[in-house]
Amino acid sequence: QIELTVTANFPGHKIFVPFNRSSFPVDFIFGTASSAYQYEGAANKNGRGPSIWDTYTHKQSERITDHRNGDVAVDFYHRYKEDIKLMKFEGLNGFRFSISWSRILPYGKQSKGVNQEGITFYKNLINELLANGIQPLVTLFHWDTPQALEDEYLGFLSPHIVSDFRDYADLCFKEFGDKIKLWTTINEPWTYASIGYDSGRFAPGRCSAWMNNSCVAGDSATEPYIVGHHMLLAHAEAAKVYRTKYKALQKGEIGIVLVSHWFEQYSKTKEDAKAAKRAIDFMFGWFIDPLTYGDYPKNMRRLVQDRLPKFTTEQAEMVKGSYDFLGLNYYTSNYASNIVSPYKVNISYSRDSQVNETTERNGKLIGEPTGSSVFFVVPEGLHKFLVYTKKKYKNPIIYVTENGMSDANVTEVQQGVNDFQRVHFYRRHLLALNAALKDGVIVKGYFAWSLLDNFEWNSGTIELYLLILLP
Ligand code: PSG
Repeated sequence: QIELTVTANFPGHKIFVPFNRSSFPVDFIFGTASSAYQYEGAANKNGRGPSIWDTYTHKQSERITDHRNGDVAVDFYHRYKEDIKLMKFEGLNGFRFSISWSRILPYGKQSKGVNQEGITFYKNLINELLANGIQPLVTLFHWDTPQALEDEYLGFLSPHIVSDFRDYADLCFKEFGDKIKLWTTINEPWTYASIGYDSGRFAPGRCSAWMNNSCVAGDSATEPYIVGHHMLLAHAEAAKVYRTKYKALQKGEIGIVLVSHWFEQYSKTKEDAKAAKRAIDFMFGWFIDPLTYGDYPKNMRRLVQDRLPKFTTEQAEMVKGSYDFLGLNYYTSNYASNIVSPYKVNISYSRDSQVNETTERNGKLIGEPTGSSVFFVVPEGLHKFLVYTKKKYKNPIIYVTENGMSDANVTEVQQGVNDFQRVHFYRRHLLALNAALKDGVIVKGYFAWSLLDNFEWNSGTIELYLLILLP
């Protein structure tokens, strides 16, 4: 139940209204989200080729907190049927998963061979979901670049990735598209470009030596922007193929998944207000501006200058408007304060915005801490992020494609079934989403991260995002 203060007829009078599924539109999807490398396992089985995450976790295992990898993960490849039973038992009617590019194209391209067993796996998975009344939302790429393409031309650092991604997407539409209504191309280009190439903590683990001396190569001042640029072009080419060859027949929609924190200005100064705007532009605007308006935010053009790639007129036209809906991932909020003078040496993506991002003010945290050191519980940030997207980016159709929290304290089943903090987390975020609906934001679904605890990238298996059944 939620408490409402009635102001119209009975000022100050409090009533209670139920808050449950019926508080959302009838066709609203409640699901969970996953990704191939974090869930599937069977990493070197049944014809799958290696991706950059296999290489990173095996060749540089010291860069993963508990030195683990996704070889087995949660063995979704073999256990998806029992997992789908769990989804049904929990009353979920959506599931977001990603396709492992190198499971269906072991060397990244059709000319080097298609792995039929991989195709069959995804067909079986889709059929099982549909047979259980669960709507699939498919991600084509959740960071697992085929190693063959990394070896051939350094993956997303090269413009060659654009046509290879387009061809891979084409194959997926052809094989699976008759049963898929919701496609997304790329998961969180921000994370792939910035954590993969600026701080270097995610595969392929590249960065400037001064950022992190575990990086063997890279340039944090230029590579994140080049990679982000190619991700936008790859997305746009894939969306174009879908719209020209498949959409009319298959009647689905295509989008992209973006992540952002919400940023609050640290102080009431004009400088900090501008810093908060810049922080959002550098995290969210970096991608949503080209996708909606055809170019990077002005803030980025001004501060990054000639290190920020340019779109040709045709590219800008192709990128602009290349989504039918937006997937948004939200985990946390930060404070933003202004950094007065630009860095002259040791330039990097994270320093270009001239923003100091923090999570504490006057000795008080921005929200309750979680099992992840960078994520704090700030439900109102989701509400603000959704309203901001509606207003600034032409009121798009939105799915919240990830939201959740890890809890380092819940490690036993008995604690798990009483995990008050997580129940409270979901309740408050769903209330925030509901408030956004009332503000006219078009949100059509919510996907919790995650159904099962899984391989959490460079944190290995120590972050627990288990979703516990809500009554
Ligand atoms: C998202 C955002 C940040 C780091 C990692 C992610 N950030 O802002 O620093 S990863 C994102 C992802 C999924 C993860 C999940 C939980 O798409 O694969 O497991 O969040 O971290």
